Amino acid sequence: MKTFPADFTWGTATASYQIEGAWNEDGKGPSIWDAFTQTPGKIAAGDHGNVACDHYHRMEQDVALMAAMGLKAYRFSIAWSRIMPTGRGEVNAEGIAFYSRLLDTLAKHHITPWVTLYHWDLPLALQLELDGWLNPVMADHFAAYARVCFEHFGDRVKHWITFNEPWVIAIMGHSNGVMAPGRTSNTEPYLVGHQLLRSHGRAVAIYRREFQTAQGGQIGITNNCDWREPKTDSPADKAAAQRALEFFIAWFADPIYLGDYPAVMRERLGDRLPQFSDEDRKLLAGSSDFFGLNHYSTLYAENKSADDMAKPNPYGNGGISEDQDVELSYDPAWKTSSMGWSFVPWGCLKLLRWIDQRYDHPPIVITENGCALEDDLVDGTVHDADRVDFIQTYLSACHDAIESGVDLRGYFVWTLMDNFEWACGFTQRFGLYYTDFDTGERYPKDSAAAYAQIIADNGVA
Ligand code: PNW
Repeated sequence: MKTFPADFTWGTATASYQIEGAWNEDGKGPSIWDAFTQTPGKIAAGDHGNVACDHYHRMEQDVALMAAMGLKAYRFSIAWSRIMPTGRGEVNAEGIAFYSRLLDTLAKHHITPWVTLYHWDLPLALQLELDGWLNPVMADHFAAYARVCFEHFGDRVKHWITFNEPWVIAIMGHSNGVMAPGRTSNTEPYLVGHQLLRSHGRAVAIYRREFQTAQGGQIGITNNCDWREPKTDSPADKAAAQRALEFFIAWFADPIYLGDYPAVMRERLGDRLPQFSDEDRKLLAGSSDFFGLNHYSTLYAENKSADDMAKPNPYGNGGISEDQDVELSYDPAWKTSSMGWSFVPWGCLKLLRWIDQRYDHPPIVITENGCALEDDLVDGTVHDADRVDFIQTYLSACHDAIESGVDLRGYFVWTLMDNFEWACGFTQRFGLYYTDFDTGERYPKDSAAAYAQIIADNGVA
């Protein structure tokens, strides 16, 4: 048995737009995802999150499912436009009431909440009126929204995450346009990334100044990163893999831990990469109490100029390839998920060590890890042996990381139940529970029992 530290955090994660539904109920304003899903051609099969898992109406039962698994923690996100229908001004009491009830229900089951303030569902009004994250004034609006959340929920929330995956917001929202607001540009991603960091810094400053002492919580940010393994031992390929990691996660982590964007980004992007003001730099320095990491897969990286690549970024998840001159590829021997993401547990181990070294041994929390599979519901259950294997082997790699000195504090499976998987709609299933999207019923998969056993044992075989 590979046993984890006694206080290790075991959880699952979700996001508001992916599970809640009730898109226009109880005073909620529309978000950019409500608009994006209404745009023909953006989402597989024309799916949308109007109902999704109907979690808004089934919250108590969903918390009971978590309690049955023995979960210690639950990561969810707040829909900004439920709290403030147009993103600023008037606060919607019914939105406050919903999350308040959720927090009380979690407390009843001794499940610790980890709350993400922003998991991509920007109030639509802020996009239409201000151009969303392109506008520097957004830092003020995000900070004001964050303050409302700290005021109303901070008595019960001791773990805050400002942003989920700035990389996805920047690249998939503003470069390849796969996610809302669906823009395509090679300059906007770097402008948006900059405003997300500034906004994070402002919210953290408010928490630390006005709330942290009295409420005694922690605040941080979650970034996503896959591992990039050099395709060969050549110095050029090693440098390419390093460059790919820096364009992926160091883009957002270096300003917080090291004071500025990575030098390789400055060199290659020139004026396309904004400068931090002295004030922003000060706010960002040390602005994360833990290193939130979402990790899913691994690819080989090879040094190749964008002109020589057959297809830039064939897997769509490397950032803007012209800026990096890195070609990504699979090992055909790797098992892959139904989204084509590779199962490579040693990539997780190497990434944890890379973060540990570059950022001087920060406390790390894996705030998402999981896989999509073609799950079949048979007699009320799903035999998802590949997902059980995925979770066990990735946790085994996590344990190896801890043994080698990495300060890994927790692990959250993505996700509690099958839900609205963004551009893939309901065609991709990541859950420990199977969701029947016609009836709304949830059914346990084998992975739910396997994860419950891991939590009970506090370890993996
Ligand atoms: C994360 N990529 O998104 C999100 O935080 C979740 O909401 C989502 O459901 C989950 O992972 C599974 O997709 C990502 O292309 C989307 O590298 C895309 C990428 C990574 C993470």
